[in-house]
Amino acid sequence: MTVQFEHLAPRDETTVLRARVDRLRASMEWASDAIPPAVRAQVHETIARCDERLGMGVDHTIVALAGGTGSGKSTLFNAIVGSEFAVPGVARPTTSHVSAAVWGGGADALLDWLEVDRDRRLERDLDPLDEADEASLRGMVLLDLPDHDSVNADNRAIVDRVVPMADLLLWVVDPQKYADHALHEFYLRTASERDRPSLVVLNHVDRLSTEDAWEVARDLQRLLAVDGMTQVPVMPVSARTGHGLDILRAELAGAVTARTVAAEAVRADLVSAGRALAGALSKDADPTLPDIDELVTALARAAGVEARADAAAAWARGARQEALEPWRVSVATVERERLDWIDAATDGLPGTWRKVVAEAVEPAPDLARRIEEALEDAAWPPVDPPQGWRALFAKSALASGVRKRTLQAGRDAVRRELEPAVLEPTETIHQAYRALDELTELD
Ligand SMILES: Nc1nc2c(ncn2[C@@H]2O[C@H](COP(=O)(O)OP(=O)(O)O)[C@@H](O)[C@H]2O)c(=O)[nH]1
Ligand SMILES: [Mg+2]
Repeated sequence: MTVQFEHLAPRDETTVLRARVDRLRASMEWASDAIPPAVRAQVHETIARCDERLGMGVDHTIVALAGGTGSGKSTLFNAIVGSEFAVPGVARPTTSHVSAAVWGGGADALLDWLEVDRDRRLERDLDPLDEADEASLRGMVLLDLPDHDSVNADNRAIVDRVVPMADLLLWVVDPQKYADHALHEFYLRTASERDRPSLVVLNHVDRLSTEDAWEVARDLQRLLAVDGMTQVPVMPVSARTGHGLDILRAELAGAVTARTVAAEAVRADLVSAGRALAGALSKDADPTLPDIDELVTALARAAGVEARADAAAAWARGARQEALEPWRVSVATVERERLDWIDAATDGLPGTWRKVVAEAVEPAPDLARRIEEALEDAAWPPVDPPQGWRALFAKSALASGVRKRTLQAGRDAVRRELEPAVLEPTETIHQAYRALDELTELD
């Protein structure tokens, strides 16, 4: 029997999840008014919690060695680590401190959080020349825990804190103590608190005959089944001789490819934030941007750009040039167009989203002023009425060219104002909506 893991291709959950949390944060900055206050608070808590976890990275696979005094945890730790690890002034594993070995490094924040002393951290630099089975452990953090049967309350506290974070628990047991009551009680308590794989390592088998080793392994398996743990494999090994360690390493490599507890916790947090957010969103709604060209044309017309183009054309045909009035656009007209835009942009979304878009899009008086100023400063095409014999032939072509260029110059000027004041804020809120909606579909 082997432990079943969900296998995942490239391990970079930290980056993927961080991007998702960043999108959530940005969305809440823009759209939090569209979210009921209780949900908003929950989402902000989620963001803070995810930030904290992601700060430690979620790509490290934590494998913890747990068990009673003398079961061989420290010896097994050393046997798995081997001799390739840098040991800068590392103190020997003791019962009262956690020791850690990291394959590939980069786990400092995590080890700080786990309160592993700096002088109890071993690092294995991996390079392409490493044997495949060693490279397959990249990302593993192996922890030698204090004895679970320790009378020392501090030790118990460390075990209790680390165990829920562990991606794989290796219970190390001594053949002479495997039926120990305290051990089974600890199994049960821990197993009920976590639904992550565990493995029982039956150590010291070099002290038993092969038959006895299998006999004990079977009996231990039976006892575990009585405790309700039918899915927990028992592996006979000898930390001293290395017997069975190749199989154990293969299990560890399997654990390394699975999604970690930390990544799972962040995902689960995001999923429940998504569930909470669902009420503030409309099922299957997909907000679409209204046509900005229509708005530009309508507001340019309202400001008199078409009238100006007609006048310029008449002038090009030889009409007398009228004095130019300052640009004016009616605030009421701008407001009507603006509200039509907001309605179209929030079609199908809950009412709160209409308010959020309405607040993000510039108010009509400001828009009107912007448009007037932009038209005042626009680069209007020169009108140069033809003279003499050329005028006979060119007048009408020239007039229509001037009309077109004038219209274009006016609409371009209006568009340059509407893009930052109307289009971009609307787009941003649509993105926020979609990022939140994406969370509701996460599972
Ligand atoms: N014969 C034998 N002795 C072992 C084995 N593993 C550990 N020991 C010995 O058992 C004693 C306790 O081991 P240790 O690793 O300190 O146990 P811990 O308290 O669980 O960390 C030490 O004397 C080890 O040398 C093993 O597989 N076979
Ligand atoms: Mg020890």
